[in-house]
Formats: sequence, C-alpha cells, structure tokens
Amino acid sequence: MTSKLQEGILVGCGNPLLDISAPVPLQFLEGYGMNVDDAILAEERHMPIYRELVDGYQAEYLAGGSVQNSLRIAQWILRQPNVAVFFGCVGQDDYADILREKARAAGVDAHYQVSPDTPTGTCAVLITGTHRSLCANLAAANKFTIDHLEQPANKALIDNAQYYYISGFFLTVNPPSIMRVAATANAKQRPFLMNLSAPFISQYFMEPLMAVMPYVDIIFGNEAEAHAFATAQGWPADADLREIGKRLVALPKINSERPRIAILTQGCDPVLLIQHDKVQEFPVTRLAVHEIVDTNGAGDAFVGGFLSQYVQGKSLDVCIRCGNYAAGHIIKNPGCTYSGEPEFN
Ligand code: 26A
Repeated sequence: MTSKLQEGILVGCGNPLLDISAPVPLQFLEGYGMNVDDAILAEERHMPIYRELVDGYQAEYLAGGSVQNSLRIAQWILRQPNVAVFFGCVGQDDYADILREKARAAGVDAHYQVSPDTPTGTCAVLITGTHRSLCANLAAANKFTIDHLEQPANKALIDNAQYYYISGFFLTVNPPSIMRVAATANAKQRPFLMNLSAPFISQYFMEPLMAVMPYVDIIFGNEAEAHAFATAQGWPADADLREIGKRLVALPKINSERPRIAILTQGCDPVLLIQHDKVQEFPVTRLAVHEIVDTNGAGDAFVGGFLSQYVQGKSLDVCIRCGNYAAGHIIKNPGCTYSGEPEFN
C-alpha cells in the first residue's frame, strides 16, 4: 500500500444480498427457465429455488450484492479500512447481521437502511461447471429510499467522497437515488462510475439507464451486457465489441471536458479500454479448468481491483491490470471471496 487515503473517498450504492450458492445440474436451471452466465430478478416461479438449494444441495452462504462485492475487493487490496462507504437496504434479521459483519471484516464502511418488516435480500447462485447463473430476490434491498441519502450524516459522506460507483442493478431499485449521487458527482467534478450489470438491465431498464448515462464517466460491462445494450439501442446487429465501445463513449455527456471511458471485459479474452475512437487491449491470464472454483463475482472483483487503484490516482493501465488480478483471484475462491494477502503492487 502507498500513502494513506482519505476515509470515505469512495461511495457506492447497491443491493446488499446474501448469496446462497451451490453446484447444480444443468437441468436445475432448465427447470426454472434460467440460462448459464445470466443474472435475473426472481419472479414468483423462482421463489422455491432458495429452499430447494438449502435442502437438496451443498449450499454455501456468502456475502454478495454486486457493488458491495466490488467494495470489499477494493478494501482487501487497499489494506486500509473505511476507504469505501456503502449504502443499501437490509432487513432486521440474521442475514443482515452476516452482511454487516462481512462488510466490517473487509473494511467497508456500510451504512445500511433497515426495512424492519422485509427479509434481507438473497441471491441464488447456481454453479454449473465453470458457469454461474444468478437469481436475485431483492426483498429488503428493494425498499431503499432516497431519504436514506438525505440523512445529514449520509449526505455528508456523499459530499465528502471523491469517487462514486453504482451498478446498473440499482436501476431496478431506485433511479432517483442514482440521479442524486450522479448530480453531486457532476457538480463537484468528481468521477461517476457505473456498470451495465446484466443484459436484462438494458432490455427492461433502458429509460433510467439513459437518463443517468450523460453523467457516467466510466462504464463497465462484459460482452453479453454490451451486446444487450447495443440491441436495445437498435445499433447494427453486426457491431462488434470494439464498435459498441466506441458508440458507448460517444453517447451524450454532460461534462464534455471529461470524455467517457468504456471498459469491456470478455471472460478470458482481453479487456478492452475504449477512449474516443481508440481501443486498447489488456490480456487476461487464462486459468486452467482445475483452478476455477466458480466465476461468481468475477466482474465485481474486476471493478473492485480497478477501483482500488483508481482512487489512488493510478493510470488506467494499472487500474485494469489490478482488475484482472482481482478477478483471477476470486475465480479461484468460492463466490466473491478472497484468501490470504493481495499480491498486487
Ligand atoms: C438487481 N439484481 C438482479 C442484483 C443482483 C446482484 N446484485 C445486485 N442486484 N443479481 C446478482 N447480484 C450479485 O451479483 C454478484 C455476482 O456478480 C450477487 O449477489 C453476486 O454476489
């Protein structure tokens, strides 16, 4: 670690979820109409999944929620607690206590809103070989309200931060809160970072996504999410990832003095960094199949590694290399968890 960073320099908002993860046969996914490497919101027909995983499979409980994962990873690499502040809504139950403890142990300064009558959100993580499929039952996470951000202590935390990160997933919960944070970032000329998060966000939440896009300085996504965005925009069906990236950075931006950057991941293929009409590639170290425990949280870890360097003012090159390091590490561990000391300098 380098010099000491300002506490709370990074603020994130998202859905605090407890992951219930288990290896399952492919038929399990098919039975629920789910696809590998997808992420969806639970509908009524998915509700039995959670019980079924716990009763019938080797289920593990792991701290989850996309933004919270990224912040935990950033903290792990930074080795200085409370650099990252997290807002999200939980219930008043044991799951909330687990999430609170995991955040604290990782060094994330979580300020949860509490919805006393709603259970803490969960996410079923269905592992099939080297793939995973996510089904989130947001429950209390969906009860987040903007009042939480307007409480004086929380407002001060937002004003005090220098970097802001919110997932596309949070568009399903509370777009006004996202616009609120984005507006603060813009007024103070501080970077606002966002993630496309999942194909369904572009399919069903394009309107709030496009409302916030002018504020987004850095947009993250993987290839499936980028293609879903392109399709929803009606961009040419043969546009490849490079072309989609160039179009993403060219979308209207409020602060035109800081052009948007797109960072697109594609599994073990190179990460693309798109600035203006320039595309750079960053290679990914391919893991052997026997090294892969599960890919759950790989994208979140990539962002976490990136953020850990970005808040130190490091070059994009270093940020992306750290993202790749972090993703590679958590793929070798269950869920979005790490083991031992980080080995990135
Ligand atoms: C709104 N949705 C669907 C979600 C999520 C989510 N986090 C926030 N909102 N669906 C899955 N996740 C989290 O993503 C991580 C893996 O990238 C899971 O909890 C999992 O930890």
